[in-house]
Amino acid sequence: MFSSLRTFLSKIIKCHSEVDFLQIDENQNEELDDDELLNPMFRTSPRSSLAEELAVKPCHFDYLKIIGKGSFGKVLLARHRETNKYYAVKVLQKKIILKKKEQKHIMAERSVLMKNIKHPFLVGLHYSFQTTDKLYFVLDYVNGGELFYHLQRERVFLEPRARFYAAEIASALGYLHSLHIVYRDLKPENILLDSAGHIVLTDFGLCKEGLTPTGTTTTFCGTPEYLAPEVLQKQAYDRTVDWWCLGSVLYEMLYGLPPFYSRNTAEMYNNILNKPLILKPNVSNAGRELLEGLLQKDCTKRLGVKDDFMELKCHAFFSPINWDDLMARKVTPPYVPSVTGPTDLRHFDPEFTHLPVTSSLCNTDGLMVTSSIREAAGAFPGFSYGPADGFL
Ligand code: ISQ
Repeated sequence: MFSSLRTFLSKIIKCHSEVDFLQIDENQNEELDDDELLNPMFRTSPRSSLAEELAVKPCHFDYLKIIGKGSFGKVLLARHRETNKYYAVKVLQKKIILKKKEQKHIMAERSVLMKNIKHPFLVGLHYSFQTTDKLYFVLDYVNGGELFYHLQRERVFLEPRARFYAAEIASALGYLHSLHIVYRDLKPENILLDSAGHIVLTDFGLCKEGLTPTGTTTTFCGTPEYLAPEVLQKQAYDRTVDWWCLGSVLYEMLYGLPPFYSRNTAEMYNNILNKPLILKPNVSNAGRELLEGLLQKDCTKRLGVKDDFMELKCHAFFSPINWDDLMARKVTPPYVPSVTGPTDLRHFDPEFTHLPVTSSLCNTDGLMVTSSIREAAGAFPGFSYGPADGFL
């Protein structure tokens, strides 16, 4: 009995002491490992209180606006009450995730975001936590708007601008590949600009990691626009799907529509699978050659299949790019989004920002029914816990 209670307590403490979840913000770096938490020398208060003190909770933030909405939940602009820092908080409903059998994806999102991923063009995760019915991801807040919001306004981008964005996206994808992560579902709404005009890729929910021993994976979901032929056909795929998606983004930036586009989805599927790529000559030879390499239907012949990102880096289209400067964010962005400050939401869809942020009082006692904790922890292990909430 004693031993199982001990195990239970240590599990709770372990759960709450996962430094990743509690204090990954650079300014709040009080790292305590399990030994320290269990050692009375390090304890100034009972274990559970220490864990509770350290834990980040939904009510530590003021939720100001809805800035995005999807089938699983929403993204809110939030301000940390103590630091006044702004974050994008992604709130996912467990019920819906479980119903849609997307739990694996969300776990992938969490573990992908937790893999100590740090890259200048990938959204950063500061904290994650859960309540009885929701999962929270506290992310960098970026308000330069979706890349494709700007593309729609301008119809196409000139080559140097398209090159800059394609290079930043490619470097982020190359970095994920180096960690054995396939992004898989690069799509327009996941490509944002920060206020300086640099790329930020968001939404790792559909990223795939932990590939099979053959290095492939077979799950299918997502919207069809940029889906590679092998994904559409539910065949095994690997990191080369990301180079197809990059080709699709680059094509759309240069030609104004996705490759193989049709308003009729079935026809677009068919085009992706069977229609040859025809490139009009209003793009440079190097640009068209790169697109042909990336939009190669046979993934075993696609650019990047051998040497991944290195093959793209060396391509003539990218010869004006100094990759070291690019990675150091030293290349001046070709366009700076006009924003006056963090609360300037002009680049977000008013469809979202005009919605009311529903809220109710935050329960600060942090107590939940044990069976709820167990039940929910079983489904979403590894997320630190906050109080049950009746809001958002
Ligand atoms: C960060 N800032 C603005 C919007 C976002 C959407 C999804 C994920 C992160 C975000």
